[in-house]
Order: sequence, then C-alpha cells, then structure tokens
Amino acid sequence: MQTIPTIFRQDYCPYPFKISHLNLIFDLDAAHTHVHSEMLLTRVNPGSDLLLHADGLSLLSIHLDGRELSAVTDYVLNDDGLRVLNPPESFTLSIVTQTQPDQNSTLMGLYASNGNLFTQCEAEGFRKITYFPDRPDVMTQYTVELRADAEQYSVLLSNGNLVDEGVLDDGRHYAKWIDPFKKPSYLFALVAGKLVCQEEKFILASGREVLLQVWVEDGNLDKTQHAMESLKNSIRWDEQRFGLELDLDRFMIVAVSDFNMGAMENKGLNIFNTKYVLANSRVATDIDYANIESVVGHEYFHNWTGNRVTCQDWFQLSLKEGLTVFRDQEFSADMIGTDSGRAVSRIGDVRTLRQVQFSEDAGPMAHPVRPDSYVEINNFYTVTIYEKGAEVVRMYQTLLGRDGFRKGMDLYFARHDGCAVTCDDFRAAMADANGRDLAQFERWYSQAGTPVVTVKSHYDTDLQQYTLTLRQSCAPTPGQTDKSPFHIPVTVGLLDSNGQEMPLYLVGESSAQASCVLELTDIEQSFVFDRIPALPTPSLLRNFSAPVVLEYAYSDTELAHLLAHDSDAFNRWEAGQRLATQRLMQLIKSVQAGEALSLDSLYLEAVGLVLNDENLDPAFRELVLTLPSEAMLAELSAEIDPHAIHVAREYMRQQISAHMHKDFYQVYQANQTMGVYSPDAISAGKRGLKNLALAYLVSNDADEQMISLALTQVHEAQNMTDRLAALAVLVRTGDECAIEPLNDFYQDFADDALVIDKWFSLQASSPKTDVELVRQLMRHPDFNLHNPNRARSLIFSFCHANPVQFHAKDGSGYAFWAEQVLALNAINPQVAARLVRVLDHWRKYQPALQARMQDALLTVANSVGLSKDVQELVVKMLK
Ligand code: 0A1
Ligand code: ZN
Repeated sequence: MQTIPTIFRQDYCPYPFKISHLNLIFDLDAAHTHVHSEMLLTRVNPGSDLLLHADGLSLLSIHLDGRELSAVTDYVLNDDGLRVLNPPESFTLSIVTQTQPDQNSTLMGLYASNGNLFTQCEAEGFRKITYFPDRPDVMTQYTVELRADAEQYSVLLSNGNLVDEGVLDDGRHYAKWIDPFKKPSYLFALVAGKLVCQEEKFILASGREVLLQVWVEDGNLDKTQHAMESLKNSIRWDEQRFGLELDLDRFMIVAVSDFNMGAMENKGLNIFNTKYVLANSRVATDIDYANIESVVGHEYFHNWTGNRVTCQDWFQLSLKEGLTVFRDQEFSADMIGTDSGRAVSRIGDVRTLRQVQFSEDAGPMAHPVRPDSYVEINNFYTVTIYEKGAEVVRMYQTLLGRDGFRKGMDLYFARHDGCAVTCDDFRAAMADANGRDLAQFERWYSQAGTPVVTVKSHYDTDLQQYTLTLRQSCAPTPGQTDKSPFHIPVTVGLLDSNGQEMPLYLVGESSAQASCVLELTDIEQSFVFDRIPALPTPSLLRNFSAPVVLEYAYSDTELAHLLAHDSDAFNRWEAGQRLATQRLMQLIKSVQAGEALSLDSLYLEAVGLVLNDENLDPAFRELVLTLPSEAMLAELSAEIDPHAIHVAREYMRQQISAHMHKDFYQVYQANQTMGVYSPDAISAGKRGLKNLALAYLVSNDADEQMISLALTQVHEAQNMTDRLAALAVLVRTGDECAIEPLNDFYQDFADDALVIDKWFSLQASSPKTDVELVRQLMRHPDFNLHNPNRARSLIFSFCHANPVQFHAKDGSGYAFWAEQVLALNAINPQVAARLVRVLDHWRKYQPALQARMQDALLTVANSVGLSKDVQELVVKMLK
C-alpha cells in the first residue's frame, strides 16, 4: 500500500490570491470537452508561487497576461496540480484543458449519463474540469459560456441567469450564464443534453417574480409535480420561518439517473438523483414522496446555509450540513403541521440517528462533528457530520428557544453573508445574539462519541421534594481517550399516577412549567423539584433533547404508564421501544442458550392499547408497533450474534401477530384509503399502519387466508405504496406465492429504472434471499454496476438490509462483499467506499464471524490499485 497524506485542520492557511472573476468557455462533447478558463488574480497574502489543483486533466495551453508560459521556466505540472512560479502581483491567467466525460465513471467532475452531460463538483470535483484553487474559501464570480451540438445538447444550463444564447458559425449553439453571486468552485454546475422541463412563475414574499423549473429526461414530465410543489413549499417556509428569500431570478432542479449521492445544491442549478425528483402514485411510495420533499427542501435551504455563507475548509462541513439537515427536518415536521405529526417526524429522525450514527460513533470511523484530520474528504460525508450535526444545531434551539435561535441565525447572516466561515463563527453568533456563554458547547464539535447520561431519582415524602441526579460519561474514541463534560440540555417532565403532568417548581424558581430543560454541564449534577405531592414517573429527555444514551432504571409498569399517558409523544414511543428492547435482548440471550422462548403479557397489552386507540394518529401507532430493527439490536449488543438477533425478533413478531391477530385484521380493514391517491401525512399514515398490520398478519406464514389477502392487495392496489408493501410481505415468506407477483411487477415496470431498483432491492433484502440468489440477480440483463442506484438496490440492500444472510456462517457474504468492493473501486471509488463501511463493526461480532470478516478485509487491503477512499477506510478498520 502506498502512503497517502493526511490533511490536518490545524494546517489551514488562507489562499494567497484573490480571484475576482472566472470566465469559462466549454466546448462540450462527450468524447472530448475543451475548457477555456480565464481568471483575474490579485495577491492578497504573502507567499510566492501560485498553486492550482488538478485531477486527471490534460493541459493544452497556458498564458499569463497573454504570454504563453514555458514548462521549463514558468511552471511545474504534477499529478495533483500546477505551480506557476513567481507570478506578478496582479495578472490574468488563461488555461485550456481537455477532459473526457464519457470515460469518467467516477461521476465526479464532468461526466455523461444517458447521453447527457452533468457536473458534480463537491467536494473536489472542479479540479477534474479545470486548473483552479479548488477549496471552499476561494470565492469568485463566474461567467460561463456553453457551446455544443444543437440537437444532441439542445438544453444548456449553468448557475445564475441566462444572459445570451444563439447559433455559432459552425452550426453549434451556445448559451451564456452569469451568476451574480460569488461562489466557491464546489457550487459550480453545468448541464447539457436533451431534457424537458415543467416550469412555473412564482411570486416571492417581497413581490418579486421568479422562474422555477424542474428538468427531466423526455417521458418523465408526468413525475415532476411533487418536486415542484415541494420547491414552492420550501421557498415559502424559508421566508416565513427564517425570513430568507430566494436571491436569484431563476431556480432550476435537474434530475440525473447516475449520481453518487442524493442531490447537490449548486447555486441556482440543483442537480438531483432521479430518486429524489420523480414521483407519481403509480411508481413512487409514500416514503419516496416524503424523501423528495425533504431533499428538495434540503438543497433549497442550502442556498442560504451553505451557499450565501459557506465553509472556510472541509473540516467545517457540518456548518452547512448539520444546519441544513436541521432546517429540512423542521420543514418536513412543519409540513405535517400537527403535534403528533411533528413527533412522528422526530421519531423517524431519531431512529436513523441511533441506528446509524450512534454505531458510527462507537466504531473505527468515529470522528467529531468538526473533524481534525482526513485522508479523503468524500469519506466524511457521514451521519455524524449530517445527522449528529443537525442534533447539535437543534440543541441551540432547545437551549435558546425558537426566538433565541432565530436571533442567532439573523446575526450569523448579518455577520457572514458572502463569506467562508467556521463552526466557531456559528456558535459565536448564537451566543452573542442571546447574551449566553456557549464556550463549553464547543465540545460537541471537538469530541467524538455518544455521551451516556445516567439518571437516578429520589423522592422525599416529608419535604415533598423530588431529586433527579444526572451523571454523564463518554467512552474513548479513536485518538480521544479522555473526554471533558458536554453541555447537555435534558428536557424533563413528571407524571402523576393518573398520567397527568405535575407542575414543575425547580428549587429557587417561583413559576411552574410543564416541561423544563435541565442543563447538565458538570460530570454530575442534581436538580430538585419542590411541591411534589407524590412519587412521580419521570419523563426524561423529552423530544430527544440531546444526542445521548439515557439510562434510567425504569420498571415495566412505569414504562407502560409513560406509553399510555406521556404528553410528550416522543417519549410515549420511547417507552414502548424500551419495553420491546428489554424483551428482545432477553430473547436473544435465550436463543443463544437454547432455552424455550416466551413473551409476557404486559408488553402485549401495553402495545395493544396503542394499536386499538383510534384517537391516536395511525402513523404514530405504526411506529409504536414497529420493533427495533435488527441493526438497532446489533448496535445494542456487546457481542453481535446476527442469527440469534434474527430468530429473537422473528419470534417476537410472531407472538405479537398471534396474540393480536383480530386487532390487526380490524386495523387493516379500518385504515384503507379510498379515492384519488394523496401523499399527505394522514393518508400515508393510514397506509403505513394498514401495511404494518398486513405484515404482521402474514408473519404466521402457514396462513393461506392471509397470503391471499396480500395477493389481493398486490392485484388491486391503486398506488405503489400498497402494491410494494404487499409484494414485500409475499417475498419475505420465501414461498412460491411471490414468484408470479414478482414477475408481473417486473413486466409492468420494465422501463422505469427507479421501480426496477425497488424490484432488485426487495429481493436482495428478503431474509430468504441468499448470496447465490444475489449473484444470480447480478447476471440479470438489467443489472449494471456503473449505475449507483442499481448497485445500491442489489448489493447494498443485501449487505446492509439482509443481516441474517449477509452474515452467513461460512463467510460467503463477506467474500461477496470483498469482490464487490474491489469491482466498484475500479469504477467509482466513492460508491466502493460506502460499501466498505458495511464491515465497520467487524470487531463487535462473534469470534467466528470476526475471523471471516478479517479475511475479507485483508483481501481488500492487500489488493493493488486501491483508491484513496477505500484505502483510508480499510486502514482505519484494521488498525
Ligand atoms: N452537499 C450535498 C451532498 C453531496 C456531497 C457530495 C456529492 O458528490 C458526489 C454530492 C452531493 C448535500 O448535502 O445535499
Ligand atoms: Zn447538504
């Protein structure tokens, strides 16, 4: 293995030159594109040479103030850049380069997809297009001219405003775009191809009219309406909640089928994975609709949090990502509107955080929200940067209140609009706008790991006082052995024996609250409540007020009480999960010991009440009845036994199903949605609950009647949500009953790539699908490793979402993993690196599995030609 340099946050140096203007001309062609760049540079910091980044470029010519530079005396060219020796104080540099988009399988820089051309520049893709200081703190005004064949590339788009277009002498056509805002290179974008759009004029709060467009391949215009609605809702929401207005005359979304991630916030020209744009009721599920709304929101919100104010360096990535995820989460919650809808949305966010981020934070890739070093920045687009980063932002709001948070945001923009700044700048704006000292809060950015907060309670009958004692700790993470205490907001309430909120009088305070935020800043602190007439049940960490593990020795009856009565819907759900988790962990032990399994009635009765409570939101009932996933149980296990986890969870599912068969059947019938499909939260919630009921009904697989219920649903479904849910239930049985509906499904949607992804994914994630079947599916003519969505739908679904087969005892799943990592490494290192992370936790598995995982990891580590992306990860994992 060759050694690859590590980049350190402490080494940050401002760039010595200012680039006031960048003029780009593209002669576009899939085989050979020529890029003419002209930049105006002025030295602003001492230094000598001018360094420009490059990655795989061919230099055709370079001129300084009109004079051709000599490779002997004027510049040095190497693999990762160009050094111009001793340039003057102020000058114009003109460079012509060549790239080959149709040879670019990395999907970074300029690349081809279905005959059209797209760019992806974040984080370091611009250097694959032209020589430039490809770092976020170099902000420039861009003028872009695109020239191309008028038929093949009829649509030519770039950032900002279209200022000119026409026909060239050689018959090609051109379009000229000017982006009035200076921006870093990672926000540059162009699109050229045969595309069509849905467009609408839209009036902003200020009365200004803007043009909104959603561009797609021909044939997809019947799937753009929801993205357009989501965009309009996002614009309105940012005006209302944060007073932030769209600053351009035109805002474009373009869908592309080959894309490494979800979407990209390029200024005025957002480029999206088709998965997060295209939807109609025939092809998209309720979850797809919700994801589209949140991703459209996310990219739109970046226009202020990321684009207007950007990051000084990539160590500050969470400055824009954590904040923007927080904003998109709040947007999605507000779009549902009701309190219980907000809770449902919060529960979904917390589930991902716990299942994926908590485990990242406990493994070899644990890193702080603001990392101190990296090898490959693409490996740092993580759940820690995004989701934990969003929790960190949410804690400001919990500590300062909504109004205080808004004041902080206003000050942040007043101070930093047009600048590239740091996480410290954001924290300072929050603190200064509210007159608060948030110095200790910095540790959320600098220390990795999930804090554990252990709570003890004491009730003094004589004094009528209730004391909560909170103690925090945080386990060591790579490179960080000792942690200092965090500043943790813990929102609490107290319930009386009737389930009513007790008024809270913290000692020394005269006014009462229903819920209050305890600020834990020391290792241990006690909080005393006065005027508590009887022993309460504490509702702790309401709405999940901090990204911590909360430990409290709840009794089963206390949990059942909270599940039945807590006014904080998040904690109602949480109580149900605690009850389920305790039982599942016990069942796992029993499976391992070969003991008989059993499930007590307290749990069944407690969740039964929720299932049958028609006053509760169906979406909430669905969440309460959903058991913690196998991945969550793995995360909670000291030593992971995927097979015992699977058996235990299946047993519990079957018991629930058997005991509540009638209730599920009734719920199934009562929650049918009729009429025209609508993706709104109420209808989606009903479908979710109904389909959960169906899954339980079919989990006793011998039941022919229930199988025919699912078959009928497959045949009669009026939307993709219902069709896919019923099909999934059939596939999970592993029976012949799934064969025909699967084939029909394929036939019905053979020309819709996103639906065929679902077809692959459904099979790959079924516990009945073994690695041989996955290999067989890879030989299907529709399988294509070059398309990330397709690779994810089959390979990632198997490795991530089918633990019991992936962790087959003979290690066949791991051998498959190694093969696919290596195959992808040669095509698309970013996607390969994502797959590597499946084995993050190999050291937590049972010894026999561990040994086989290690073999697979070593196979990858010892291969030649590893990308930086894959190498960084396997090195860290094997350390
Ligand atoms: N900034 C984008 C995420 C993103 C990052 C890298 C990419 O390269 C392939 C693409 C997208 C976001 O947060 O949405
Ligand atoms: Zn983002």
